Amino acid sequence: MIKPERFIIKLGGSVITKKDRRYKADKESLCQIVDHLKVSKPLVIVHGGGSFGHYMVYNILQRKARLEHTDLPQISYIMDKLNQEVIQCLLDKGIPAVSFPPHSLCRIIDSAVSCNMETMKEAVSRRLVPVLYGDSVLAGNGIEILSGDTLTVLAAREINVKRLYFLTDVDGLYEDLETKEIVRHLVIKKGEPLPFNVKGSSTIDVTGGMRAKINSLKNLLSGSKVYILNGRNQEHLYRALIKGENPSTLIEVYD
Ligand code: IP8
Repeated sequence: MIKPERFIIKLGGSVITKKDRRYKADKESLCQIVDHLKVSKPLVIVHGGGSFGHYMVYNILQRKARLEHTDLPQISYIMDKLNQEVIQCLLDKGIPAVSFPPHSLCRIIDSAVSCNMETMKEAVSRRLVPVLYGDSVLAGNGIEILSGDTLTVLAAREINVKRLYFLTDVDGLYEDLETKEIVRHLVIKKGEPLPFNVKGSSTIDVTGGMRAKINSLKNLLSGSKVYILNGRNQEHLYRALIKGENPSTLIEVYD
């Protein structure tokens, strides 16, 4: 195994839930990933909404034009359910995971996300493993959806981490959706546009999918390395998390 390096991992909702079954976790996929995390030891884990949060928000938005603060209890409840499944699997495998519900840590003021991560940092320093997740948070008079991707980037800055893994259900970042050609290495410079037209998501995704993910990476510390890989591919998980290789897409971020 490579020398353990400090890293954060985002478990995409499409990898840990059953896409076409509302409010159903994919425990098999989740626990296979956790087997690798037991060895590679992330500092912080973040997970997405998948068929829990995204379906819930989509359903609410079928009935009305926008989310209201009265929707927060229902959205945070369903995300808490998924979070419990994640935490349970981590605890079962001996990882000292502890939930940090983002609706109680973060809010959005004039489009700027503000989170109090002091307790989370303290937990990391005591070798506990905080688990955050995409959630609804108070924003102005209403609420907004704060994606797990944004939280991953914020947490990486807070704990000074420059190595990040994003697990999705595709083999990395597609250069061309038709040929399914994968971008192996990409350098992003802050303040410059992305070098090609990254496509959004084709499934229900209320937080913008791949394009939003790549754009949010511009907020990382300069010199950060971001690995995007298929969390359902055991060989890729092994190569990335245990051997320290790049099986799919590596994005480097510089000022
Ligand atoms: O899957 C979205 O988090 P994401 C969370 O990380 C909700 O974008 C509540 C839809």
